[in-house]
Amino acid sequence: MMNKSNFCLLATFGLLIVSSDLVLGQKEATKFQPLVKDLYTADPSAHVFNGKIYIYPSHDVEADVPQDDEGGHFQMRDYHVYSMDRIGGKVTDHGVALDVKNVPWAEKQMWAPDAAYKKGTYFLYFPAKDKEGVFRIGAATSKSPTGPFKAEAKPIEGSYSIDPAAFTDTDGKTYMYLGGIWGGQLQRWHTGTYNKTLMTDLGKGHENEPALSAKVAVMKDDMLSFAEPLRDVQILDENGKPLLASDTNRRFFEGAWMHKFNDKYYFSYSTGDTHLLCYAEGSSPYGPFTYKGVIMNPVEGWTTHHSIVDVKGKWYLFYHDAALSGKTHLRNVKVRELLRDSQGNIITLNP
Ligand code: FUB
Repeated sequence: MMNKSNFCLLATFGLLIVSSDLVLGQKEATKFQPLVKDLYTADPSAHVFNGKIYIYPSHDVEADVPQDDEGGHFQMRDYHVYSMDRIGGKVTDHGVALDVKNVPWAEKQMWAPDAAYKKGTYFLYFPAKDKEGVFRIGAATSKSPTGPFKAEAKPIEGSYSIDPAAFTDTDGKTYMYLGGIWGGQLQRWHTGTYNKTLMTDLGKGHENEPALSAKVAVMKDDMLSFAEPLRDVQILDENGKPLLASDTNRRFFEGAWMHKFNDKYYFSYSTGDTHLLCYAEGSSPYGPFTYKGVIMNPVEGWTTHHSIVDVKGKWYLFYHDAALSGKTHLRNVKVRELLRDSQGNIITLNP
C-alpha cells in the first residue's frame, strides 16, 4: 500500500524523470541545429588549421532555375569561409572568400569546395563550369585560411568533374580526390575524352558493369597541379569484386572525402540518388577500398555531402540538410560527433 512519503517519493521521482526527459528532449532538438542561419550553406569541408576549425562550404542561392537531374538548380556564385574555436562555439563568417567574377576561366556553378595548407599558403579548390559548360577544378591561394583567395588563371590541368577533396597524409603528400556522376559529368569522361551526350550515367545496358569510380591524383609540391594522371578509386565488395553500377545503395556518386584513422584509409562518399553517406576502407590512399557501411542515413533534401575531421582527438561529421528552407537547393550545414566501434568501424547515424 502506498503511504504519503512513498507517494511523495514517487511523485518527485516521476517529476525528475519527466523533467530530465524534457531537458534531454530540448537538448536533442537543439543539438543538431544549422551552424549558419543567415545564408544557405552546403557541402561543408572542415579542417583544423593552427588549432582552429575552418569550414569551407558551398553558398547556396535562389536562382529560380527548375530542379533537374543535372543540378541546374545549384547556381552558386561565391564562397564564404567560417571558423569556430570549438565545436558548439560561435561560428564566424569571414565574408566572401572568392567570387566567380574573379575566376578568369569560370562561368558559373561554384559547387562543393575544399581547402589545404602547405608551407605558409592556403589553397582553396573548387569546381565550376567553364565557358563551354564543362566542369573543371580550380585552385586559388591566400596567406590566410579565411581568404580572400586569388584564383589561378586556368583550372588545374587534367582536372574535370566536381567535388575536390584534398587529403594530406602523415608523410606530407597531398592527394586530390574528385568526381561526381549525373550533373557532376564524371560519366562524360568515361573513355578519356569528353562526351557531352552522356547525361546522368553510362545509360541502359551498363547496369552490370563496374560502377564509375571517383578519381585521385597526388599533387605536385606547388599544390596547383597533379603530379600524375588521375587514377580510379576502386571500391570492392566483400568478395573483392568492384561494386556494380546497378548497386546504387553502395556505389560512388559524388562528394568524396578521405581521412586516416589508426593507419587505415577511410574513403567516404555520397550514393546520390539513394541519398546515403557511405565508407570503404583501404591500406593506401590510392585504394583499392573495401565497402564497409553507411555513415549516415538520408537527410532532409536530395543531396547529402560531408567531411570528417579530428578536432582535438574527437572525430566529427560535418554534413548538410535542407531543414531551414525545406528546399533541395537551399541547404544548411550541421555538425555532430562521428562514432566508431572498438574495431574502428563507423557507426551509422540517423539524422
Ligand atoms: O552543391 C552542389 C552539389 O550538390 C555538390 O557538388 C554535390 O556534392 C552535392 O552536394
